[in-house]
Amino acid sequence: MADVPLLTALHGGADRADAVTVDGRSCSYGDLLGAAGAVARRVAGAEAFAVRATASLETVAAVVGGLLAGVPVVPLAPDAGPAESEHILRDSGAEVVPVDFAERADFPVSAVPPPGHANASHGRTYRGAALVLYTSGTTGPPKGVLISRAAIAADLDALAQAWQWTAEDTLVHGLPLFHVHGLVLGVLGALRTGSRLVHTGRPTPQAYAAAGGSLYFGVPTVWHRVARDEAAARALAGARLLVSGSAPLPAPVFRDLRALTGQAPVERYGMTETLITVSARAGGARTPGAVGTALPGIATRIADAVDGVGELQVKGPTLFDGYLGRPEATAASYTADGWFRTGDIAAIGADGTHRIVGRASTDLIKSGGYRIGAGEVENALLDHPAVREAAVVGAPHPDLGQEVVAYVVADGVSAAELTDFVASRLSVHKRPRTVRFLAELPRNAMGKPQKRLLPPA
Ligand code: MLC
Ligand code: AMP
Repeated sequence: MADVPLLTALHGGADRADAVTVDGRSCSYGDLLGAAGAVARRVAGAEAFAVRATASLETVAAVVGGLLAGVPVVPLAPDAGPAESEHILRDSGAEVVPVDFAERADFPVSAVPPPGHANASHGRTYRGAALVLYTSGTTGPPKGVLISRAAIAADLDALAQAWQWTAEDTLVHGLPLFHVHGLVLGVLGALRTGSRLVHTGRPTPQAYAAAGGSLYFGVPTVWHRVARDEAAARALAGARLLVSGSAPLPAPVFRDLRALTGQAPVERYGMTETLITVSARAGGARTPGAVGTALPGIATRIADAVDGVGELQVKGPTLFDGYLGRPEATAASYTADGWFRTGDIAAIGADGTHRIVGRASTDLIKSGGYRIGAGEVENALLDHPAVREAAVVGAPHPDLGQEVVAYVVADGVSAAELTDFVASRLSVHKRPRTVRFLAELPRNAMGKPQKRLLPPA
């Protein structure tokens, strides 16, 4: 069976009526396999297929169906507007497949090509990927990150070991199902370990408090909101592990959570291209501002360090298989001696504890845990007929970590109109929340825009 090595618990674990709950609807493993079988039958033989990744059982069935059929799944943000959707569908060659959870089929998995087969028509080589996750770079449109089932299996096993994550757990989160955090860890992790999954639809403090889980995942914005809702935070006191990742967890949020829940959050660090590579351990030290030590099987190093601080580079079995159709970009993301360049600036202590201190490029913004490329938002703004110039930056924000701020040279358009324009062409989380109008962008003698000379937001 194509995916037995990956979703071990789904195929062989103890079943129950509420094995998987998403946004208030529950199903058993048996139900999920039936719905996924119907998807697998529909997509079998395709090179790849896309799914509008709403927070729903349908998305879970679509992803499991793709794994059953050995066909790469391309999750789309459910609110992705025309510019973003068209780019992803054109770039991946995938078509959106609608899913009806009531449809059931036993998919003949024996007919599936072995995992690892490569498709190469239309110049695309999926390299037998399980998932193609689109993620932003500093410039240009998002790139498709090819993630293999072997990388996912290696990462989930390393995390299960680090967090003592077992079938005894109930995993709770409400994160989007089109990124590593919510989908790979938050769905496939549950189906591999056998822990019951409760996806809350939205990651609100009230929903987390009501879910009664043992293991909770959140981005720092979610934990910030939980820490500000004292009743919700206290309701998590009985949980076994609160895990934070996808962006830096501010030290005050760490301390507030510890004070209110009685336990320090576990921080872990990762990227779409590498999956999770560094984490604090269930039984180990948890320090504010630190993300723990390298996971089993992962090697890390700091390159070009000045006073111990430099670019974090990683190696190991959890790394991606390249950017879809972009061999030059893939090659550029590695050093000559084969290490992946994360672009994050970090330090590693004598005890192996990693601290992430920033990013090499200010053109990659992290807002609410979402990675947003300044160039992609600038291009969307420039598509508006009233906009002549645009420069986008991330400004510090108490709740989101960073907020997207746009500086534009434009006439006859309001800030709200430009915000809505980006929200509708790309996706809502990429919209600039603040828009400043300038007479011109600051430039150097060569005429190149100078973002560091922009006025404060
Ligand atoms: C607001 N809305 C608009 C709008 N403004 N809609 C249309 N046009 C506009 N101009 C609506 C939205 O549709 C939404 O509606 C509501 O307002 C709020 O949207 P929001 O502003 O995006 O919500 P916000 O409160 O900012 O969200 C915070 C958050 C979110 C934490 C819930 O940022 C989030 O889910 N972050 C998780 C990101 C993540 O998982 N990253 C992991 C990447 S993987 P409605 O109806 O929907 O409420 C990775 C690897 C690793 O990083 O290490 O993990
Ligand atoms: P993404 O590709 O969306 O997964 O974003 C990856 C980026 O998120 C990394 O390169 C880091 O900049 C950031 N990141 C993830 N986890 C953490 C963390 N625990 N602390 C600081 N930054 C993080």
